[in-house]
Amino acid sequence: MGPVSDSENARIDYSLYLVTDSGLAMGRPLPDVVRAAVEGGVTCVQVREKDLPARAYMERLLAVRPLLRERGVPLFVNDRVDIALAVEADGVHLGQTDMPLRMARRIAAGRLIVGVSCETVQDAVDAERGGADYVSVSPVFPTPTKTDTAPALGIDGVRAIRGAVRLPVVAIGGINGTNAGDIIRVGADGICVVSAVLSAPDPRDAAAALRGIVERARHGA
Ligand code: TZP
Ligand code: MG
Repeated sequence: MGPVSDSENARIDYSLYLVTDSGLAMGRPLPDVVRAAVEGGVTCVQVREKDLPARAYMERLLAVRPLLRERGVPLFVNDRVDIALAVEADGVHLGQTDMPLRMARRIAAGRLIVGVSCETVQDAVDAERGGADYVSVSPVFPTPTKTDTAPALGIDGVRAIRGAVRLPVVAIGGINGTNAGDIIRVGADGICVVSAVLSAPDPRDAAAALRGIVERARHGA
């Protein structure tokens, strides 16, 4: 996709946003799982590899970039604005302890979509004022995948953040087929998942099932 304008950002489909963690891919190569997930209906991919040094992280990003680009699925980088620019990703995702949004925008505005993890309504309001392109509610439910999180915000937290900002809102943390519809029904634009797709016996089927739930919830079912 390359550099991102505001109008391109408006076209991003956040419906089913896969966040990776190679350690949860059940020993399968990450590109294989990502390809299957995209075939199943994943609309955004963030490669998030907390334990890798920069070079190995970049290699992992470059390993999935062609297959995503071919299919028009945006690639996001976790935490690292420099790496996102270097690999020509579409976006970067920042947590509350990562590079401040205003600094990230100073070097990446117009070149990267910038997403911000929000642990409170105030975080989301600040992110919108600061020029974020989307916000994530983090975590919506407690999850073994990431234990050093703020307290879970629940469905009510998603609703509150949805009501406080105009930006696209996604949610992450403990999302699976049993709760995904509720998140969309309170107004979120998408769901982010790690284990529900990455660790599934068949990531393609898991992604297809979640995407179906999102689409049905969006259309009132
Ligand atoms: N940020 C907040 S919760 C989380 C991240 C990266 C992990 C979500 O993983 P899962 O397996 O979808 O609960
Ligand atoms: Mg981070």
